[in-house]
Amino acid sequence: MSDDEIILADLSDDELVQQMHDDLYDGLKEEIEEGTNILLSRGWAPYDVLTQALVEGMRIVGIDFRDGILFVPEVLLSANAMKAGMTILRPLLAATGAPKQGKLVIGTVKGDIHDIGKNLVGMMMEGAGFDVVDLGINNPVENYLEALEREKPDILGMSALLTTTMPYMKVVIDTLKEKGMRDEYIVLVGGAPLNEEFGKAVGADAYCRDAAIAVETAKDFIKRKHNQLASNAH
Ligand code: B1M
Repeated sequence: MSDDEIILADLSDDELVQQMHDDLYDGLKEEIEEGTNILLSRGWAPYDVLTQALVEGMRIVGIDFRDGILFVPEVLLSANAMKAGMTILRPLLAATGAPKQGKLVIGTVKGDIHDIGKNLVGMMMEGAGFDVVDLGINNPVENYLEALEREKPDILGMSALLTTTMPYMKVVIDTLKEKGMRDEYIVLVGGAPLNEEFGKAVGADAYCRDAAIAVETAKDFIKRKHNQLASNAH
């Protein structure tokens, strides 16, 4: 049977997820939208669709990109297909009715245009009750500073996907230190090439391996902040 003849709705859940990995690989936006909707209509939790069908599919794309089998134009199509699926999931993830937690300003650092991971973190944080201000991609330190002044968030989040751009997180944190602003914010960092050691080295409060961990870490720091404020008041 050729790909053209595959009817997504006729596939079992496992087959459909597998097919979505293939469709993401091939950058088929409409098929990804359809697959996402089918899984949701079968009662799948939005988070499971996100992680098992989309994020896992993008992980496979990443391997072949690394190995020189896929190139930028193809990966861009995959990214667009992934974003189309995320657009469907976003309101569902955000509509959990979670109590308000605080505010997050998040952006990808200067020189870096990867935004899928950052967007995913933003979506999950919204779902967990955070107000999220997304600064987009390629942010110089000035953008972060302006947003911090304007939005007065509890948390600053930074994303970097390249080994060449991740050191820029230190530039931002050092600037906050120079201006005496560092202690006003919880600074969380993430992105595939980072690790815990790097997070500590640049002076972040924590490195977050994925979006779920970012949510847990953010909630944890907010709780600590409130406890500290309460104990200072006594
Ligand atoms: Co690029 N790219 N890319 N790319 N790209 C990587 C990152 C790479 C690892 C691929 C590879 O070689 N295996 C490699 C980096 C190598 C390195 O530096 N060590 C790479 C390269 C080299 C490049 C270019 C230089 C290629 C070129 O032009 N020759 C170029 C650079 C452009 C630039 O930024 N200046 C480039 C371009 C692109 C595309 C434009 C084609 C596209 C981006 C489209 C877009 O984002 N809109 C793209 C993509 C899609 C990838 C891969 C395949 C997938 C990234 C992704 O979206 N992952 C990636 C391979 C990989 O990562 N293995 C790759 C899915 C996403 C859900 O995961 O982003 O890791 P991730 O986010 C996770 C966590 O990391 C964490 O939570 C997220 C959700 O769980 N997290 C945070 C992320 N940010 C966080 C922030 C937080 C907390 C947690 O704040 C609190």
